[in-house]
Amino acid sequence: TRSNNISMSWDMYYTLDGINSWLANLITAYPGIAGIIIGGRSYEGRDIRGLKISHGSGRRAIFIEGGIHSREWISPSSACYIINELLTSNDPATRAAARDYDWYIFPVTNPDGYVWTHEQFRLWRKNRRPIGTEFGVDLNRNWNNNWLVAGASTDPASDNYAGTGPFSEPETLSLSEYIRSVGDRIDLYISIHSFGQLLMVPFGNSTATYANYHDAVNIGRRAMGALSVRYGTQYVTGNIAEAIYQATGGSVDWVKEHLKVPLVYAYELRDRGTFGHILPPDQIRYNNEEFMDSVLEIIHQAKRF
Ligand code: ING
Ligand code: ZN
Repeated sequence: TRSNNISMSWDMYYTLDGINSWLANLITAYPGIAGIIIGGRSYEGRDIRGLKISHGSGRRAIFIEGGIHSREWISPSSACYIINELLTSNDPATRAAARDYDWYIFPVTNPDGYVWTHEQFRLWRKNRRPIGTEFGVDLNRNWNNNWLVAGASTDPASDNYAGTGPFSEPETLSLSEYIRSVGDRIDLYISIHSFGQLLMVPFGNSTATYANYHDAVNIGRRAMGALSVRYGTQYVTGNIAEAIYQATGGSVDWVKEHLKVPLVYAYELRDRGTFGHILPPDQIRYNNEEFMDSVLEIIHQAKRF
């Protein structure tokens, strides 16, 4: 028997099955507004399952990619929080954001890795493809943009193994095709990672600017101001290569370069290393609330540029 629970607790982490049954209950509770979307399949054959939230057709789109790294458990949780807010909040800005955009939200884009972190090894990052005696490709080094140029490895034992070629992995290949199908309707793309409290803009191997680089950084800075209001949490905004390290083959670089999406961000959510990937459950709600505040501020600020 399946429960019809549409409320998620924000003081615990959910398994893949837990997230999927929550999503299934939501489409029953919000017919005509929330629908399941499938962004492809994993190596082990699991669906990359997400939710589209839409109050009408043909709107501009916002795309949220969570859980590409399986050990970053706060990422799927924060994506689920956005879904929950868009469907249930009475806050006027949240309701307007829900009505004004088509939202495509994938909480867990690396389902095999996510299951592995729950069942076998908590700090697993990659997918679960076997390569010789090793396992896993870093799905945020496998996208077809500057593949293997910087901050990526040819060693299958490495946590940053880039795979046998660009889009060698079913997860990245199918998800990129899905993103491409939404295409130039996308105004804002967000990739959610942890940890470090950073908001980053492309590209991962260069600090060179592009047409709206300074606007993207300014919007980001203001959004991080909004993020800090609730609990005082401080984030640093900047280019990927500057803010964290050089890394190519990431999703955000591909989305920016190939789909020319105006605003593309990668978040590193809480914390700054005290707990790292093992963010205590009592911080989930605070993290998710302030994250949502910042996403609404990006949307607000984007209209002013
Ligand atoms: N950080 C990201 C990583 O893939 C990143 C940083 C984001 C790199 C976007 C490139 C593009 O290494 C974590 N914690 O995974
Ligand atoms: Zn990550």
